[in-house]
This record gives sequence, structure tokens and C-alpha cells, in this order.
Amino acid sequence: MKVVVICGGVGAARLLRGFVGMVPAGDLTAIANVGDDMVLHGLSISPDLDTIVYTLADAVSAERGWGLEGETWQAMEMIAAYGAVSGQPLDWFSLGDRDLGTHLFRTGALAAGATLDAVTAQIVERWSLPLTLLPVSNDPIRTMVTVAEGPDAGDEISFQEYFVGRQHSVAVSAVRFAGADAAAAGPGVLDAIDEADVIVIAPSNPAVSIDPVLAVTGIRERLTARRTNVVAVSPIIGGKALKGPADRLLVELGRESSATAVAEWYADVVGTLVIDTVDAAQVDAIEALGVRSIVTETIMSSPEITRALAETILDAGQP
Ligand code: FO1
Repeated sequence: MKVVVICGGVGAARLLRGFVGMVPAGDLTAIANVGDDMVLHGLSISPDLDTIVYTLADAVSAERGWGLEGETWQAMEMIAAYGAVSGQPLDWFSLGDRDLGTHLFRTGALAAGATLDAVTAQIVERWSLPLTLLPVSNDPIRTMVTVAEGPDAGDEISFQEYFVGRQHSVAVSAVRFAGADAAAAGPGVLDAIDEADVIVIAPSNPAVSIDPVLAVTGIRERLTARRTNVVAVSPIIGGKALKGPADRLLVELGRESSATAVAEWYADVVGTLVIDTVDAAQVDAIEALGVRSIVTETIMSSPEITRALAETILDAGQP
């Protein structure tokens, strides 16, 4: 059975762990967000791609959910000592010493003319991961958020300035995916969706992790055409996001923070929404939106629960 998983970072990487071993390597494709990508200190950084790789390689920091376990930070200490640029300390975004090796490799390869999908394939090969990992596009897409409050209300800042620089504590009035209109789906992306038996939308942030993938020309249309086989997992459990600002962003963007609001967000592209047992009372409201709803344990606190969730999703995708 061919499975495609549309991915943000941490939540998606954890769910992918459930599919690895269950779905043969040649049949498992992850399509990842690149809207969080940035150039910092001259380096091309792709956080969601790297989070997926490090997680599946069992090398990710368990505490942070990004970067490498047992990392050292000598390069950051070195750069921090040079001070600040425009009032911002140079170490505002933490790049571990070994993680820097990945960014150096990616930056050098891109500068030498390689495409992001080819560089990513080489990284996946180095870590011997049993899947195909495709950046949604080789073209730059940048998630930008509009600040809703404070001295710079109305200004647009990059996703990482919002997420890391401001610790996602500032209210947001709009989200935009700069470059998405002009971006072409990466090699193999549209074919993978067309050929998949089941297409999964991971429990990532709908507004800033999944929407930048859906914004790439052709993806939303392809998913709509395959809607019966598209299964999303709600990242909102009992009204809250497990990690990150998905709950607050939904409210700031005019929705409510609930599994039902996630169903509404995805109603055009998703046939089934998997929701957590604590949200079982929302099944009728979700189904009233024309989205089938399946209730199960969705907090991936053990390999057994993660595998059971993955199995439930595969069943749900072939109604
Ligand atoms: N997240 C943070 O909260 N602080 C950081 O300093 C940070 C550095 C970082 C470096 C490499 C990388 O691949 C990810 C990193 N992240 C960091 C996570 C990153 O902001 C992700 O985009 C978010 O987790 C959203 O998916």
C-alpha cells in the first residue's frame, strides 16, 4: 500500500515513526513543509526536513524535539561573543555543532547547483532512512506572519522570527506564504499524491505547517480529487495543541481551538479526521461538516500507541 504523509516538523516526524516498519520503504513518501526554511549566517536551514530526518534516525533531541541529542554549542558560543546585529543577538536561533554540519552540507550543495530534493535525498541516504522524503518544492516559500499587537503591529515577520525570536508569544492577524504562488511542486510530489492509496495530513499546525504545503500550485486540487483517501489527524486535543501555537493561531485567525475547527479548516481536502478520545463528543459536529470522524488515542506517548494510530489511519484512508 502506497502512503503519502504531508508533514510539518515535530508532530509529523513522530507519526512517521509509526508508518516506518509498517509500510515498505519504497511505498512511504513524506512531503514536507519548507515555509519554515531560512538563510541565517549565510546557511540554508530547513528545520522541518531536518526534524523529520533526525527523528527517524533516532538522533533527535528528546527534550527539544528538534536538533540532535547530545549536541554541543561551541560555534554558537563563538558567534554570540561577536555581539548583535540590529539589536538581535547572533545566537537567537540555536544551531548545534553537529547540526551545523548538515546546514554546511546543504548550503554548499545548493550553491554548487544541486536542487533541494537531491540534497535531501543524500541526507536521507546518509542516515539510512526507509522512506522517500520530498521537500514540497525546490523553490523558496517563506511563511510570513503579520504581528497583531505592540509597537510593530501590522508588520510582517518571518516564521522563525515569530516562532523562535518571539517565542510565538505575540498575537498574529494574518499568515502568508511568500513565493508559494510561483513555486512548482518538487519532482515526484504530485505523482506521489496521485499514486498513493492513502494520503495522511500529519498532526502539524494547520495554519503555518500544512497550509504552506497546500498553497503550492496543484497540491490542494490533487488532494481534493483524492479526498476520500485523505486522512488528517487533529493537532488540537481537548482544545489545546500539544506543542507550539496551533491553538492560539486558530483563535487569532478567527476560528476556535477545537478538533471541529480543524475539520472545518480541512473540509475541502480531507475525507476523514482522526480525533482524540477526549474530543469524542465532537463527532456529530465534525460529521455535520461532511468529514468522517474516527476517535482514538492520538497522543503518541509510546511506540505501541503510535503504531496503533498509524494502523487506524491506514484503515480510515480506504473506506
Ligand atoms: N526552535 C526553537 O524553539 N529554538 C531554536 O533555537 C531552534 C533552532 C533550530 C535549529 C535547527 C532546526 O532544524 C530547528 C530549530 N528549531 C528551533 C525548531 C524550528 O524553529 C522549527 O521550525 C519549529 O519547531 C517549527 O516546526
